[in-house]
Amino acid sequence: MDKKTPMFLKDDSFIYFVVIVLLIIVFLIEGMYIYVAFAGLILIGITAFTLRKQVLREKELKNYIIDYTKNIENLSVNSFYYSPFPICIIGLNGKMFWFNNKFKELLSGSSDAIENIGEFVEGFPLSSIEGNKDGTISNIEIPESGRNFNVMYYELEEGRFGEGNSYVCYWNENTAFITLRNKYNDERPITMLIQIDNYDEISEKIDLGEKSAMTAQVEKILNKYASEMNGFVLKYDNHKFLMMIENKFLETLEAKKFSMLDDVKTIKGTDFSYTLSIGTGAMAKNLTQLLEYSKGALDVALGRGGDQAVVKRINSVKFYGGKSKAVEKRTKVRARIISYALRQIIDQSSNVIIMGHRVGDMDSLGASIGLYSIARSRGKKSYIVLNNVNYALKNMHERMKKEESHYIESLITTEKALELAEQNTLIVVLDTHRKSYTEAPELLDKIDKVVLIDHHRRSEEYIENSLLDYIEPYASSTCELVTEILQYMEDHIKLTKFEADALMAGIVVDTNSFTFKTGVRTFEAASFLKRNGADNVDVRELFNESIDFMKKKTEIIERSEIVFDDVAVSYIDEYTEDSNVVAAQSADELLTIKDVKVSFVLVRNKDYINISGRSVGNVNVQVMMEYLGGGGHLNMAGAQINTLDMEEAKAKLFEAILRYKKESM
Ligand SMILES: [Mn+2]
Repeated sequence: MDKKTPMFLKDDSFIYFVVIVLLIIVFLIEGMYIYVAFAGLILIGITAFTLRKQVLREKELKNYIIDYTKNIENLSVNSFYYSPFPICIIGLNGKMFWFNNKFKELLSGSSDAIENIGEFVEGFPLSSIEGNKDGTISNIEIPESGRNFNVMYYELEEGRFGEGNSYVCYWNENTAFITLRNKYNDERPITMLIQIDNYDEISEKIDLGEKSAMTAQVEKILNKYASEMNGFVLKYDNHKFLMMIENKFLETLEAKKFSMLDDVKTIKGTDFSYTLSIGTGAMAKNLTQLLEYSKGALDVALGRGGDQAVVKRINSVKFYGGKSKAVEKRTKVRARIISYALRQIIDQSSNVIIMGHRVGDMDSLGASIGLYSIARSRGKKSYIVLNNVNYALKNMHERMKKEESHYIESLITTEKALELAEQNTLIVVLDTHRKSYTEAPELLDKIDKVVLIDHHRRSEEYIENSLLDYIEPYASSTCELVTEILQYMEDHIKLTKFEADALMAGIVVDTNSFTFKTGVRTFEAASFLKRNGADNVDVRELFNESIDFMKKKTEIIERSEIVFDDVAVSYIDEYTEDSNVVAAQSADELLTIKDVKVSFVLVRNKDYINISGRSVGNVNVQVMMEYLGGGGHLNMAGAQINTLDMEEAKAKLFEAILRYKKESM
């Protein structure tokens, strides 16, 4: 029946009703009025009865619902209190209004009368609740119990408990999952590729018996570590090992800074000691990726000069050790191979675009000029990207204009380089291997034929997939590397005097006039340049400074102070075009102070403070600068601090120095 039917017609009485109405009609037709009256009375009676029945039923139903609700309410209060889940009601400030029986059990040892959730779980993230109607806070750990909970909450109306909002929190135990997850992570495999990185060099200096005795000792040390960690080590080549351990042991290794690095150095029997490079892969998606991680990490460790461990995880690369000075160990074979390969690549390219790092120096420009001459000898048009001539390049640029104006025409801006770059263009990146440091990073997005030549220790950021990379942290300068490549080019390349001077200037600036990082091959490169017309006096002139510049340098040295016994620190608080160059040179000079082993000069730039760091001997200024997000190499490194407050930058620097001192003890 449809909705409009009156209530009282909704049951059986409807049939009686219809029958009686029909009877009345029949009686009326027959003229039997006395029956009509009688039937009418019955009709009224039935209607009244039905209506009454209806009303009663509705009333009953209503009472039933009221009763039921009352029961449920009682029940819910009880079930709240005796719920198998811990439940509590807290205010936004953490004030504890109420908690149930199970929650009380959680408190166990601690007092029942806690007033604030913070007394129970330190650092309960109240702020994440604020402003939400409901939600879940994951992984709340109950102190000392080892139990873990996800807390689901919902907001109660304002003023329900005290002032402001309050929240009902259900504590849903998560311990089993967390335990399992931790166990899973603890037991994940770690691969370590370990290599005696100076094996070949030392082999040349000792006899066979001594060599195998030393290698056996390295193996013994590694075996001791492996067995302590329930892992294993396998020798897979004369001087290469694979070690596998479970992830839970890696933390200890890292905390001890891979102490096998030092243990190996104690092996006696010769004047030389072995050093290790360790590439560690951790937390990879699968075993293939794990091996890739450790291979990559080993490359980085070797690329940074060896004697160190590198740990690669998905989003991080960490360095340990690397405190000893990189020894010259490259062979000339590599320079020859690189030279040959570079010639092939140049021959197959349509043109060559060369660039150094931004804020170029004599090493980056000198090397660019050297490379330009190589490309010219192969008959290829080449360009050097240089967006502006900064103070450090002024003198060289002047001579370029005077002596070889065709170079000036080949100096191009980033914009022009992007225009000239075509599919078959070769990009040569010099004196840096970090994309963000290059003069025109945009260019690397457009062109993927890239050759890298650099002498800085490899950092985390690295131009991947280059056709050829020649990164030699043992070399003094990029100019030294380019000079060697030049020597091995098949056809004799005739350097002009300017080119030879420019290459020599790069070596001079990066070795601080043949003082730092100067190896046998540095002198060999220098003598090649000398034979090709480089002149020391003319090179020296490239470094001549204005009186103004000299005064600034003197000021910086005067302002310097000695901190932590052997660190000289000074600063320039005003920004001028030449201040970074003044700073770098002053840092060099501060090192000549007696007993000073490290020097830093802080310089205000437009929107950051730049730090130039220098060190002598085995003090690793690169590690200190890396703490601040910078880099470089052992004795020469830098960093940028995102502040203009000199005191703040100094405080950060001091922190990094202290950290280094603490960690290298
Ligand atoms: Mn350099």
